Amino acid sequence: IDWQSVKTYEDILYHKADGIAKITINRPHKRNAFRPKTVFELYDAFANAREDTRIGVILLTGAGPHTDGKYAFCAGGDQSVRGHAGYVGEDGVPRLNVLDLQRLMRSMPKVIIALVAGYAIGGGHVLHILCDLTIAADNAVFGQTGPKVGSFDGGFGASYLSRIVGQKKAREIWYLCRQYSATQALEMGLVNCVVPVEQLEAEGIQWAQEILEKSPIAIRCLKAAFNADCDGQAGLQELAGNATLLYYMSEEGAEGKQAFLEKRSPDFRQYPWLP
Ligand code: 2NE
Repeated sequence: IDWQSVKTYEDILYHKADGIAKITINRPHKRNAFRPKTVFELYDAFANAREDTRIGVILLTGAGPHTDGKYAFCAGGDQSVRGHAGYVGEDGVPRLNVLDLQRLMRSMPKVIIALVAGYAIGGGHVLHILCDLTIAADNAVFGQTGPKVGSFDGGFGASYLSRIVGQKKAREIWYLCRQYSATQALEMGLVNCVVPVEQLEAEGIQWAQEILEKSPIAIRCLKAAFNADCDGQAGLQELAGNATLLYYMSEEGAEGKQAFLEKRSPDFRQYPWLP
């Protein structure tokens, strides 16, 4: 695949090729932990992928291995810039802007696949949870650390995790802060498959290509439907937004707009009241 760099950032890499976007967190010296700038850049890249009608699948991964030979997907919030009320950027403002990124990833109508080599820990673990699918390398390590380092994610990080692995396992993961291997993650349904680390990207591309052969509207409605099951009114908004989109694409929906523009009464009588 011929990856083309889309834009130059400081903390991430952003590539596209053949309908696939690849976003790489690029702070291997910090096990790809994110600071506010990293999150702003991730948000910018995901927003770009969302708006690009050629892109159907986004691969999210971490740069590596680091010079010490170790891999990381993401080790969560950068604790060295954690201030009194969040993670502090160059402007001195404390933020938890990763929550904005989580909502974008959750709601964007395209498939996001996490490619996890090495550590997916803390807020980095939550990022893989938020991805539609996760492909793990055989060296992947999963876990939450919040209660150990004075933090927690009680949003998707707790509630959606429990939908994935069940309440007992989710409570174990958060209360004990253990680390889990790729095999254990597969057993608990936390990842979709495990492959040798050198095969990780190729596997991600293969899954993406299979998805890209499918109907974009079917996939976007399914993602919204899976979300709606968990996400309350925000989930219903997403699902219903797809109904509006499809209605706009119909003759019946277009008749209303056309009549308004032509300053006449709409003629909906030609359309059936289907059973
Ligand atoms: C990831 C893990 C288990 C890796 O361990 P190891 O032994 O392989 O590496 P090491 O030596 O700990 O880390 C290598 C370098 O990366 C930095 C380290 O400080 C170290 O730097 P140097 O000493 O070489 O200069 N590093 C790693 N993770 C970092 C981090 N998160 N922030 C800043 N620097 C980091 C091990 O490194 C680990 O346990 N990391 C911490 C994981 C963690 O607790 N993350 C934060 C959870 S809270 C969170 O993410 C969060 C939230 O709960 C709610 C909202 C938003 C965020």
